[in-house]
Amino acid sequence: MRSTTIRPWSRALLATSLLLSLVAALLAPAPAAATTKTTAAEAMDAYVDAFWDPEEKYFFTYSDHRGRGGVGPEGGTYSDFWWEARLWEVVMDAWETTGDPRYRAMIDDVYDGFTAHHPDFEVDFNDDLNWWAMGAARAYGITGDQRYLDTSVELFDRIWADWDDTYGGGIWWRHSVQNQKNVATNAPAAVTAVLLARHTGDQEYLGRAEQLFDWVDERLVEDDGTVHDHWEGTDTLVKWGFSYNYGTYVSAATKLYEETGEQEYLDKALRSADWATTKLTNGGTFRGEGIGDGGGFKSLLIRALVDLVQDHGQDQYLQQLQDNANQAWNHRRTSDDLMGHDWSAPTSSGALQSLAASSGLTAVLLVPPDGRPSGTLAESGVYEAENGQVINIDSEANGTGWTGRGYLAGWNRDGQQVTLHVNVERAGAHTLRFRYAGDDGTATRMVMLNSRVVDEALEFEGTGGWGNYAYRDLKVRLSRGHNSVQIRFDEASDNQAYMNLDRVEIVRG
Ligand code: 7K2
Repeated sequence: MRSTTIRPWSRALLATSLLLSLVAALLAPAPAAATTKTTAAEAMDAYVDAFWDPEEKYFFTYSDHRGRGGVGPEGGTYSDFWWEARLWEVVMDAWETTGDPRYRAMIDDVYDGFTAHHPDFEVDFNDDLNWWAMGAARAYGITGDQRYLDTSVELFDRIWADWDDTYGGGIWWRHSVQNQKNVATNAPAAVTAVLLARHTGDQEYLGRAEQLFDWVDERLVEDDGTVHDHWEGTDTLVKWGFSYNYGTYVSAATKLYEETGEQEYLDKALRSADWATTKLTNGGTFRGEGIGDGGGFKSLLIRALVDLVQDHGQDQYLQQLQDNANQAWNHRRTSDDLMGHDWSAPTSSGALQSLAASSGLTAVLLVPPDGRPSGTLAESGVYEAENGQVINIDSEANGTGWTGRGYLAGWNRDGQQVTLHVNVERAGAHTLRFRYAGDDGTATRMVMLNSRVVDEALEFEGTGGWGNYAYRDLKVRLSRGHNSVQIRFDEASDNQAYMNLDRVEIVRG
């Protein structure tokens, strides 16, 4: 019989090799992260544990279940009108992804809970009504329950009555105060109308979908795919850039392509999908758009992109979607597995909002899992200043030479700052390369890394004109995974010369 005793020399060898592999593991770049089918089920369970009230059949607004005097039922204890419609679709996503019968039952529960509080869908906002019309059309497709189709038709017809010729067409954002027509009302309404055409067979809905889409396309979308936010006042175009406007416009175009087979719709969908996937990102991760309503915007872009990949073979978006789902999930907080509104940064402690926490969940539920091992996920290394967490600094896009959506301009007062969340694969020496334009003088700004000052007055030499961009390099040591880079004006240490910040690049070494 062979002895199983480990001889002293082999024990030493084993110890050495264990030590070596330990060292190797510590030095090796962390493998990229992965979501799996199991992740999707876990993420949904965690969300339901934190936010769902099975007695009231309603989602709480906050994970601590305290209302804070908000607009939803019972002093904001329960989610706002349009948030609940979006969370209803998350339940449908969960049912379709996991096949867990609990979520099939919850589709009906969310509707029952909501209509107990809002029996007549009383609300002045047509966008809010449409989120329910859109959800109900989808719920009918899933369940075949006639009440959902009836509700969808009724709500769509209600908002359609608020179409008129002001600004060349479109449905008003609000019913009683007619002062704005936006993408948020009209593009999702086009999606609803396509679904209604499918479910009722009434082609009048398809005509309305085309009218809605054409109006958004002509009045709010530029030839390069830029989607603006709304028209207001006598004749003012408001050019905010939100991920949900891209998502709902892309979804409307995609649905119309499916219905009509006209290539032009697909071309338009891809043009704006390309725009959003390159310009609404930081290092490739979709930018945080704050909490409140903005916390829910990204889920509509994810929905639109996933449909392009899965239903139309547009695989060019797949990797980025997977990276985003992974980034969001990696940055969940492990205490309760909830994800925050900014997927680039670790989820904060404290109460989270139901809508904000649902957007990362949507990504984890909808994006096909990539099966890679879990760990830290590095980004592209390019961070557009205007896509960071900006406090009190204006974005501009004048002249030429800038990249992304523009640059940050006009900052020389206390309280003005931008924070960029940066994820790197390896700890150690990196260079922050600030791309900026100056005029003649030398401007200084404070740079902080992970909440510590690394240079209280970094000098940005004049570049001889606002259209001339140059780089200023700063060597730092980054931690593996997440780092926050903050550039701010501090009146105690900085001079008041102006400097326009275009972007920050992160280079190893
Ligand atoms: O101005 C609109 C829209 O065009 C814009 O994109 C967003 C930015 O703000 C409003 S829509 C958000 C509304 C959702 N319905 C309920 C309203 O209280 C809320 O303003 O956030």
